[in-house]
Amino acid sequence: MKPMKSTVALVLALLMLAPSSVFASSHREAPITALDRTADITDWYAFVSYDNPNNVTFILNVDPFLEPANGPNYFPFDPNVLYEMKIDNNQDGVEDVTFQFRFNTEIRQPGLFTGFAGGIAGIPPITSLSGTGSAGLSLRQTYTVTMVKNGVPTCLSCGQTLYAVPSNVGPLTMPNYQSLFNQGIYSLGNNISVWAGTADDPFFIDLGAAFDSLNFRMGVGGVLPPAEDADDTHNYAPDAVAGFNVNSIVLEVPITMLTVDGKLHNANEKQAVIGTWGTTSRNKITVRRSPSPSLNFGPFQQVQREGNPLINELIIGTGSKDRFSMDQPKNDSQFSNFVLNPVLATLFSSIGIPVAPPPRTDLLILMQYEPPICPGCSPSDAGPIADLLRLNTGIPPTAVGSQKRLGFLVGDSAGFPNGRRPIDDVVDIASRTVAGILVNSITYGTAVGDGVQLNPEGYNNSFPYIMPANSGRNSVHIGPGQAGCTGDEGGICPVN
Ligand SMILES: [Ca+2]
Ligand SMILES: [Ca+2]
Ligand SMILES: [Ca+2]
Repeated sequence: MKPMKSTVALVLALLMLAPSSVFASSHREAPITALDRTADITDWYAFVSYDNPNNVTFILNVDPFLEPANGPNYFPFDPNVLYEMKIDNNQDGVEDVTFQFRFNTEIRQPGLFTGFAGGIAGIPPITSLSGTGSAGLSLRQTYTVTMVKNGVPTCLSCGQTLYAVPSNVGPLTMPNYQSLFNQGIYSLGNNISVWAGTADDPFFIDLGAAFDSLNFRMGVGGVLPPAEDADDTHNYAPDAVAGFNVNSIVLEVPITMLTVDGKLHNANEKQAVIGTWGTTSRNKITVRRSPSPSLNFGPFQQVQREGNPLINELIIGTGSKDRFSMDQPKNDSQFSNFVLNPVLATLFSSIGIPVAPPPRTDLLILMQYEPPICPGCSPSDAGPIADLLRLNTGIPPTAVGSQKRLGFLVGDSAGFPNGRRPIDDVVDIASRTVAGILVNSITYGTAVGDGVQLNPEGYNNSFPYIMPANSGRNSVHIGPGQAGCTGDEGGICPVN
């Protein structure tokens, strides 16, 4: 039974109704944050640390498509935005542990025309975030980290100064950028680590093909041939995000700080499973003044949130995206019709991909606590319909080298939708999930994919698990038809 059984005309009309919503992980997916980029969450990751199975790492990425050459101010975090990471540990969809991040900007050389200079006019190259070697770092940001647990705030960063890592301006100004990147790693004690700054965007997608009404380069409707689908080490289409940066906040904490009883649990115990999401918020009131800077005060209003990488972009209708962004996960039952009868499945059906019929209760695995992510959850533990990225902290991490881009779908149970790692190909996983692979992996298991299988800038296998920012002077973007278009050695450039 397909209430929205489609004609081509209807599909085209739906596409026009939802022009920015079909595929991007979360880069400019909702109308309000398409206009408010510093509060725009691009991606949210949560995974058991590959090299430390007693810890969980969270990555909150904001501010999409940062062109590395875009001086003179580059990409400071927004001091007026409250960035938060939230964790539910008792299946009610309400946060129990919150980590808050606030940024401050200083202009140390107000007479300088740019935020960053070095190796010129008596200013030494920038080799340090503070002290000797930092003189050229005119625009510098510090930040604070606060944990709120059961309503009680604890300052985690007090007693030390945390510097955000600036964008990678270029080799004359920053001759050893990797060193600046590493200097941004801070220990906050108690086995907690934090990093914030501009980094390579780990997300990967053939965005141009996706937005050209699913005009993928790899076969009809983006169906991957078996040999390509099995290849996690080469790209077969250009990554539209290649060479772009993003602003990242990365936090690693012991699992025992997150669980309801402060203990480690086996995968089959419901206490092992946490629900996670990231948010951005602004003060409700802004007074614009001159010459003084604008004044922000009053309670905070949530601007955006992200749990699963696909819900707001693949599932929620454009007319509801802003409301979704500003509401709380526990209220998500108001959006359940989008989940139970996703428009994207109708689009797939129109191009010949078999899709499971609605109502799609199989997709509730992303919205409630249930097996296989929570094998210890009985139906009474499901909690409200809530878009949380659920992570079973009792499932050990898959070793680097054995991780699969298709994650949970191919037996790598430490991958999306059990949490999310940078390596997880959420475009392919989410597309196949929407088609119905969880209903029947044969009937609805078409190998839908965009041909981009990996981040061409690579992966970092230890904290902060992201790669340094691309160079403003020397990085390139890659496109279809260009030599080396897929960005990785041995990648196959599509001819059209
Ligand atoms: Ca809770
Ligand atoms: Ca990248
Ligand atoms: Ca892909």
